[in-house]
Amino acid sequence: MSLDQNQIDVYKEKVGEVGASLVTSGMKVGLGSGSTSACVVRALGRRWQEEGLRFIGVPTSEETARLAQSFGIELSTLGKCPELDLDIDGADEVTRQGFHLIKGLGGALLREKIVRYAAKRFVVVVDERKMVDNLGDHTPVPVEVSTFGWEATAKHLEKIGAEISIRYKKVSVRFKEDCEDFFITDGGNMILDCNFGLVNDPVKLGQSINDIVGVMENGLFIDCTDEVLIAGQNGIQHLRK
Ligand code: ABF
Repeated sequence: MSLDQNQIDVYKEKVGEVGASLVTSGMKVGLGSGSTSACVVRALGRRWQEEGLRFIGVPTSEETARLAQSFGIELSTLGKCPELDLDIDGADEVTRQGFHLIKGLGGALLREKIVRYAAKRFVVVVDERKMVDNLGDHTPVPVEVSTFGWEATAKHLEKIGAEISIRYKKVSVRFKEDCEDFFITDGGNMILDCNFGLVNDPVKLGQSINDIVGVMENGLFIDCTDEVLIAGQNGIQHLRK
């Protein structure tokens, strides 16, 4: 049964509250990107202002940084906090077995992956639409590439089976000629959304993608998720590995 947007928004708010409840004073916390992570940040902001919760946040995007700062949350960088207690982030797909992820439709995958691997504990917050049996179910694999020579990088990605859509500021279209309004990440790179169909061997695919020169990072997050908070018709499920 398809969910209407109001129901999805209710799910995101609920899972955001539960995600925020995992943070205790003194923690160093990775703050994810996307609309579900924004619900976590807003819930943390309310706790900051109403309960006096104090922690240090390391944002995974400029957008998340702006939102956190609007609540007065203290922010830092991995330069000052290279080891985090907890990272809370969203995802586009989560496998029911193994909690493998596709992330990056929000365009923040490189910083999200760097922050994830700086954290002792990684908790993903999603609504039930994101749960899949196999990666590639309804989402391409976002690949962050250098703008320099991206056309050559794209050809290499096609050789390993990618059907590519360039990420534009508004919509992804296939090889739109001479279009200047590419989506540019906080890191100054581009995103190529790569459709590989169902991903049967995500470890091998992730390695093949990252072996291509010009690729900065890909949106496959494999074997790196400790817990998933899922909002759905049965309330909030807190799944652990
Ligand atoms: C971010 O949130 C991205 O990695 C992912 O693409 C996105 C999911 O966004 P939303 O929560 O809005 O569906 O973590």
